[in-house]
Amino acid sequence: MTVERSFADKIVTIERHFFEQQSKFPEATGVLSNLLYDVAVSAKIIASHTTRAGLAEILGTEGKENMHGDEVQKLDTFAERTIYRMNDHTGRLAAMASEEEEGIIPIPDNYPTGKYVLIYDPLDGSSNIDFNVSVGTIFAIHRRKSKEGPGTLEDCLQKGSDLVAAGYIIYGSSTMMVYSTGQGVHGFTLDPRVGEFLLSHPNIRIPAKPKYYSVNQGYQHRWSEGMQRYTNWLQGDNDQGISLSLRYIGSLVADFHRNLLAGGIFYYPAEGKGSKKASGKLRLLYEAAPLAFLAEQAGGYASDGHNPILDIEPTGLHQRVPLFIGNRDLVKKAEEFLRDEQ
Ligand code: P6P
Repeated sequence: MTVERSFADKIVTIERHFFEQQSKFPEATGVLSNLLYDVAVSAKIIASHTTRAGLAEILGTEGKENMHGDEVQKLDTFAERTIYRMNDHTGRLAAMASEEEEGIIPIPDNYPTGKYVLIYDPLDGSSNIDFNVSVGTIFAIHRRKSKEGPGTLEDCLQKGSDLVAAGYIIYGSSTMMVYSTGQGVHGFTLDPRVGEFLLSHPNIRIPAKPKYYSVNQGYQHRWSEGMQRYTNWLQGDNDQGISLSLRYIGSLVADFHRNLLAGGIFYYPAEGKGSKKASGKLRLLYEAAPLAFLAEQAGGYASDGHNPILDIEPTGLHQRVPLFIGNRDLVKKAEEFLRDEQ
């Protein structure tokens, strides 16, 4: 049974991968590997609920309480609580920051603090969950800058190029965890029968030949002239033989994941001055920077339309940025169209 044997030769759990990556750094203490493991366990717990969200919603409409009198938790709140509870007591973190919370999340006084901060969007795209569309968790890990004691806002406001690790989990037709510690991008598929993330996509590289462009063209009338021309260029108005198909799910992790594997670009441009999306919609810390880290590790690039996402010094936890991410040449071309209109 050749196929069976070759599959058996290649079984690498995500935990084994964490520690194999760690072994390349003799000075590593294992704290980062264990932190990544905690994220992976959080993902498995969240995944076990995303596959029955519709049922939870039905239960939720019967008076908002289950048979034990507990309030039915919305899935994004459940995801938020799961990540927090998996990480608040481990002594690996100085603080956390969640896209769902206004300020930084301190480690409770009765637990030790550690040398990292965990920044996460617990369930991005959760408005899609009721329609059975893929959603995702995005995470970013920085080394704390403060010396000791409770983590600070400054520990979280660090630029993407200083990330220690980043990744996402996509809860879709299967559950995958994709991460990088700066040693390439690696994808793991959850085998629900055994509850293990198994290496399925080693060393992911964005294909040089793009297939898709992903943008919400429903907003096209609000874009700048340069963005309109850029989109026409992607559709085929060029002399380079580029003519991409539009794929837009409206769930960032799903759109990013498809372009990472198939080749393409996702963009959420700024809208006109005075618009509430004059700086785009997506958040730098929770969405753009971690995905930019992955994109660059996979040979791609991410920009706010003028500068690398990874170079942006954050000024606030919920700072929004325009985002162009994916195939390097396509992102650079977007910058060119925006430069030309200035
Ligand atoms: P729009 C989901 O709400 C989200 O935050 C991202 O996951 C997604 O890429 C974007 O917003 C979709 O926004 O304006 O196209 O619905």
